[in-house]
Amino acid sequence: MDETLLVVGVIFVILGLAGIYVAYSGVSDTLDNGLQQFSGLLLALGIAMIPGGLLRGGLPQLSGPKIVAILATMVILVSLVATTAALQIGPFKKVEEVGEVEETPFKVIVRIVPGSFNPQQEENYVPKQIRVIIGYNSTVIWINDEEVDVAHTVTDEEGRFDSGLFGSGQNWTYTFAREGVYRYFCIPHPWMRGVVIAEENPELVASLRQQEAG
Ligand SMILES: [Cu+2]
Repeated sequence: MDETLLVVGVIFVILGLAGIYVAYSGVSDTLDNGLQQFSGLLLALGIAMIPGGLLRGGLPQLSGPKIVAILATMVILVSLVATTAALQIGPFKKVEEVGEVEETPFKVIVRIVPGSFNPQQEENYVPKQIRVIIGYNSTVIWINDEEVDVAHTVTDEEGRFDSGLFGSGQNWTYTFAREGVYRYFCIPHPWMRGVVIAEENPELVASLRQQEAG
């Protein structure tokens, strides 16, 4: 038995599982894709290394304490998965389906001003904070106004939306359908921060509908 190979294999498997776990916890779509691939690779490497380590030089003869350690690790892993599944957290988190949302008659524009990629620059998402009324002007368009070729994202801190990277001259549109305070940031430049406060105002929306009808 080659213990080094075995230990490295086990570490890779644990790191790979942890990475996949985090990726599926829905931190952010942009991060997830890279993390999933990397973790999958680690996991595959680890799985490939373990039998090599175990079986080198004939069948392994495991001592009592090692068997106990392996069993304990398996019990911990299984109970971790079972607990998160029962509590519906982590990868088992229930995703709130918002579904298709119609764009609103009025739209709000947030500009990602030139130089936003620079951490020394104070202004990035302009305006930094906006208030929108659901169904009235809750369609928000983020425009990447960078003069050099820099991609940004608009990523909710709680994982409710994520634009993915969009480059200079491109824009991204999202319609808010639920009340709430949405704090967002840019994945490549996490000092870029903005807030959308989405509010209900049924009277305003009703009067708008009336104007449209009349
Ligand atoms: Cu950015």
